[in-house]
Amino acid sequence: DGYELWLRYRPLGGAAQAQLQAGARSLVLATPATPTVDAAVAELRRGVAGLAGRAPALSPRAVPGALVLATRAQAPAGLDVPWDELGDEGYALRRQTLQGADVTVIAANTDRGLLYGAFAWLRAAQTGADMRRLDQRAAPKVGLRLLNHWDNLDRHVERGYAGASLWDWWKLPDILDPRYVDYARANASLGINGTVLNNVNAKADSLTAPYLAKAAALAGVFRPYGIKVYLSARFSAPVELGGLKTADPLDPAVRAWWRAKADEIYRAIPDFGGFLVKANSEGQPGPQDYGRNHADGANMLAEALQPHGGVVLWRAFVYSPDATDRAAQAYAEFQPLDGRFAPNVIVQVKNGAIDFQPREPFHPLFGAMPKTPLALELQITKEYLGFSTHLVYLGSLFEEVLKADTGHGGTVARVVDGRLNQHPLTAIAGVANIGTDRNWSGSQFDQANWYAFGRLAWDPDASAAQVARDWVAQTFTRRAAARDAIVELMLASREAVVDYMTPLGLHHLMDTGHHYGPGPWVNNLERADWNPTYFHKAGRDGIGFDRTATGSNAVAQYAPAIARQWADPRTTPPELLLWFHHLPWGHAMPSGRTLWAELIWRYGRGVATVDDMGRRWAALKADIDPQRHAEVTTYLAVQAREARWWRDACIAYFQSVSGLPLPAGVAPPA
Ligand code: GCW
Repeated sequence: DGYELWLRYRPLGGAAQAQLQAGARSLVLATPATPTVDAAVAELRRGVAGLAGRAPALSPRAVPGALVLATRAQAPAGLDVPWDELGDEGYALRRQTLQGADVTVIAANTDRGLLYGAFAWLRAAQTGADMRRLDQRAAPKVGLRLLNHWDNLDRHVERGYAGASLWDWWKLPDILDPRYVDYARANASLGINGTVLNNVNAKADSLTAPYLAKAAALAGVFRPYGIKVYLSARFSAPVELGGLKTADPLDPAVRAWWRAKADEIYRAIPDFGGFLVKANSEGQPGPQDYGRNHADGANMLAEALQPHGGVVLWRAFVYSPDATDRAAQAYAEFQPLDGRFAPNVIVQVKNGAIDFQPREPFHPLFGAMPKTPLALELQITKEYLGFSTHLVYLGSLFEEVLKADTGHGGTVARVVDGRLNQHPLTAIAGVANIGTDRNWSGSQFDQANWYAFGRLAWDPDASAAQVARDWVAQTFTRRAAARDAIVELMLASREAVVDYMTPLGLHHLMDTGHHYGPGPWVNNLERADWNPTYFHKAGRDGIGFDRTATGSNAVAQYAPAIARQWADPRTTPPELLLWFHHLPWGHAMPSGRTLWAELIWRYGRGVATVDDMGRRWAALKADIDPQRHAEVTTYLAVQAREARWWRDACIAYFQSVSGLPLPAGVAPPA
């Protein structure tokens, strides 16, 4: 039913099963016993029992067919491991001869590395690697790989489509739902090493002693899995909790309050990760309320956390009601502050400059703040992409952003992993799509988005296609033909949603507030920059947001080479055309169609792709267990219906504005 996620461990069958059994007869521990080593051993026993049919016993020495878990200090002589390459969290997996016995070694510098190595070894077994010739090593490229839960203390999850919050605040700290352990296992299997428990629209309550005790209880469950707890901090907490008259970051009493609060937190949670902050954004309090800037606010919190080794993740998602172009504001507020942030501050930049759309160009801050560590914030929960009902594999979206060339000497991935500007502190964050639904993510395929986030956070250069193959093999089937069919369906899904919702660089056409379904006509919201009409600017004369010099000039926030390319409609890729340009309906597209015809053609292509996804899935009936097959079938039927809803509503609306007839030959099929 999906509860086990990608950690299903069903019998491998046939030769693979025999091979695995032969290579995992026993477990040898050449490492001090710690709760993390216990977790690794428990996972290996569980996994091998499932995959090979028999759990390995612990053995005191390297017998043939042993799995040897070794950390550097206690590594047996004869191990050939590139320790220095592995760092604090990396691992090596190696089939080799040790003291005359043919064994598999899982080696790491730390117990966390061993845990990651154990999961990687199990993944190799599940994805068809040749276990007799195993030779892999890996170390994460990004330091902090974080889930951001937008979970409220009343268990409502903002933009959550998978049930209620997992965190049962009423029963914590005394009652620990066993599901917390499974949550930690799933995250550790991907290398996720931190979790922000509460919503960025934060209540100050989460910083009170009772809630800190609850957070500490969760931290206790997660610790063996290498996962640190973080909290979203409400900037005005000194007023709300401390009774101070101000939360001005330059006020000594305010600074003292935060220092004392940090000390209190670290007494409860000695390895607390730090604070995530949404300030002066969508009505949240912040330093600008006192005439201070983002750096003043972030640095004050950084000072309080610094003695304990904590970090501040300060979000750059800001926009004000009077901005002429919302996409330009984060850059305008943050770029001038480059170099002004304390060393333990990371500025967390959303993908992208508007808001987690099906497609946006990469955020112009990437590459433009060389003196500041920048984290990339991705949204795993699909607020703007059909919630958990529509099948959209986000691996493709994440990969596209990470691989985007910033024009500042490297890709977004190189900014985020710190290599472009030599930052030791690096982070990537994903807004979680996890809740109390039995299948965790609201649908079977949304699990893949959690998985893809984790794998790409560990290695931003990983291929979304390869990650999808691994996920399918671990989650649905190892049979190559069926696996590849599912992967193809997944890889087509992201472009499909762009086509049937917001093709050609259109954005934010979703209906009011909830953001589900089309609403390009909506024009009456309290803030102009929440209206879809603000974003598409369609009229008799044409469609699109002019972000060139004749418009908002937001394009000038990009590096010169990129800005030049995107300032000219002829060199702007069609995928971003209406993001940067307002063009007449008759504008000639590279396809030979007019813009109007192209728009309609793309809406139709989106529908056709979803239909095709449905056909591909139907053909897999024999390969998937009936329950999950039927469930996905139902969801795909809803998606097929709603893709038509999107297409028809948008075309009808744009036609009412353009006044043009449907072009012959590209009219959408019934
Ligand atoms: O995506 C928008 C959402 C809000 C969210 C906000 C943010 C947490 O609609 O629900 O609030 O962005 O990222 O802060």
